[in-house]
Parts: sequence; C-alpha cells; structure tokens
Amino acid sequence: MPYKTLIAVLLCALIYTPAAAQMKMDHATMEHAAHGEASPEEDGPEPQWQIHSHAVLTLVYSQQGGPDRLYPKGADKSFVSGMMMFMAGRDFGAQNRLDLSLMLTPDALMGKSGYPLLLQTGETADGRTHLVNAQHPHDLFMDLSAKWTHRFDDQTRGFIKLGWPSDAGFGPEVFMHRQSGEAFPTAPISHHWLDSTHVSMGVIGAGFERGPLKLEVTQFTGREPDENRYDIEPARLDSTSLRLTYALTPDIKAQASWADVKSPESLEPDVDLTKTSYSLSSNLKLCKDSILQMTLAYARKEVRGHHDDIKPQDAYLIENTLELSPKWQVLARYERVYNAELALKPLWVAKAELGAIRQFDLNARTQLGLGFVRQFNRIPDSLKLNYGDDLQANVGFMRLRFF
Ligand SMILES: [Cu+2]
Repeated sequence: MPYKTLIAVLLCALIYTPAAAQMKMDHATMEHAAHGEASPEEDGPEPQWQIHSHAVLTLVYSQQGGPDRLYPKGADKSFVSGMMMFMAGRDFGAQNRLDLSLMLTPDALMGKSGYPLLLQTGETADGRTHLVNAQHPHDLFMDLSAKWTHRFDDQTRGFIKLGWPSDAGFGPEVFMHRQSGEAFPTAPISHHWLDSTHVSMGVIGAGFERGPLKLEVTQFTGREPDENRYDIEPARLDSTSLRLTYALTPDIKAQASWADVKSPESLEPDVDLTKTSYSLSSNLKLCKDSILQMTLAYARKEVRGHHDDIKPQDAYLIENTLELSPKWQVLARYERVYNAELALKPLWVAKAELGAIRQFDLNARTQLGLGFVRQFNRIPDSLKLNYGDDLQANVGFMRLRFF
C-alpha cells in the first residue's frame, strides 16, 4: 500500500535528519572551543534546548517451530522492528526543567498480526480473535510526552508528566529500552505481565524522588491500543498505577509496582485486571571491558469481572545481556508464564533463548550488529497433541543503530 511506503520513507528521513543536525551542533561547539570562546551554557543567562536522538532498526528473519497452523500468518517471517527516539530538554532557571519526548516505531509495517512468536499472546489483529503465537506490532506513535521537573534541593525532586500515548508507570522498564533486553530480536513472552502498559493512550503521572527512592502515581488509559496501529486513540484515564523504585547502589535498582487496569482487552471489555510486579535490574562490571546487564522480574495478573474463578497468572523472567567486548554481546533469557490464552485452560509454559551478536562500528554514529538467537520452548503434555514436539526456533537478525 502506498501509505506504508510513504511512512517508511518518512521514518528513514527522520533518522538521518536529527543525526545530521546533531553533528552540525557538535561541530559548532567544537569550533567555539577551538577559538577559546565560552560555550552558550557557560554564558549563563540564555538556557539552551538540549536535543538528543537515536534510532535502532532491526531486520529480522524468524523461523518458529511447531506446525504452521499455530500461526496467524505462517511460522516463518522477515520483518523490520525498531524505534526512533527524539528528546528535547531545557532548564527554566536553576530549579525547573521541561523534557519532551517523541518515539516512533516502524512495527506497523509488519501487518496487523505482527510476527510469529511461539507461546506469545496479547491483543488482537482483526478485532475478533486473540493473537496467539504472535507478537502484535506496536503503534507508530509509541510515546509523545512532556515532563516538568522541579528540584527542591540536591536530594529531592518532584515531577508531573503528560503523555498521549506514553508509559503507564508499571513494571520494569519496557524490554526495548532496558539494557538487559534491548538487544533481543523478539519480545519476551512475559510482555503482557510485566511491561505491556508502555503504550497507554493517555497518561497523567506525578512522581517524587528523594535520594535513591522514587515514588510514582499514574492515572492512565487501561485499554490496550487497538489493531489500527497508525492512530492515536481516545484517552479514558480510567486506570491507576503506583510504582516504587529504590536504587540499592548506583548500578542495582529494585522496583515494586501495582496497577488497577480497567478493561485492557477490547475482546473482553468487562474484564479488569489487578497487576503487581517486582524486579531487580543490575549493571555489573565483570572484568576489563565486560558488563553484565541483568533483569530478574516477577509479575502477577489477577482477573476481575466475569472470570472470578480464574487463578492468578504469574510470570517469571531472568534476562541477561553480557557485553563481552565492544565487538561481542551474548544474550540469555529464560521465562516461565502461566498463560490463560494458549488453550482453554490456563497452563505453565516456558521459553529459553540463547544468542550472540557481533558488532561493527561503521562510523562514529552508526553501528551494525549481526546476530543469531536460538529459542527453546517448553509446553505441558496436554498441548503437545496440537503443537508437536519440535518447538525450537531460530532467529537471525541484522541491526543498525544510529546515535
Ligand atoms: Cu509492547
């Protein structure tokens, strides 16, 4: 369709424009320095906008296991995933700051049923049936938000945030942003437990930070984005979340959150969810150049409404990205979820992933990564009749990062 081509071209243009603008800015700053002039920030009275942008585009070829009938559009698929982020921030006096953020993704070009991913569930492609064994595409607009921060003193800050859409302030940071998860070519199967509220169509949040402690309260739209991935949907602001984050050390963060989510699924409008999550994320320097990024997380979904008899559904995640050197990354992830959408009765399933990425610096602002991930899926015997025994998947990918 022509509008898809148009969007693809626009996204590519957007990636290159801010990068070029930033280069110009850096060049000007360098010239200032060379001539011994003070930079604008040191001059004082006129605060400047600080602009930052980055983009990731990944071309993925995924070959999922099991019989073809399990998937909405076949078990094998090539697709492009990724995101472009633009951030602008500016100080207003010594105590106030405004941060604006825009995030776009090319996911919608995959088509409404997203990409095949064994044991993944959540949202819908046609407005009639649940997506099963597939990851839904994300909306073109993933984040469009503004945040105002007020500094009371060196230790204490408060902020308010408006987003449409934006993150609803529940769970660990979403997989495509957190350091342990961003390098994986496919989504975690715990996504709809831990971090699926990252695209909420309408968010009003407030937060308070003191030293290592941060408390956030968010009122947001509980309904997940619909299958039209190019629009911005009505804001209902009918759901609430609370999140407490504590930095145990500068490199280890603990998180606990709770959310009351009104009618998340359009196919079951009278079902509400109560969600809780706990996570620990760390950034551990091992030896020389190597760093281990790790997230441990647990989340529980409790269904309210017409399905009071359903047991709470739990999910566990251990996610690791090991930066062996600037050239090599090693990926390892294990998840176990109690899923009610794969079969008539809820059941425990698990996925383990192991992979590696070789990184090449193409120039100072572009990095190429070539990677491969092998996925191993475990299902109970009751599912084997339908799913078969061969439940391993291969995912090859080429990633471009623009800084
Ligand atoms: Cu998502």
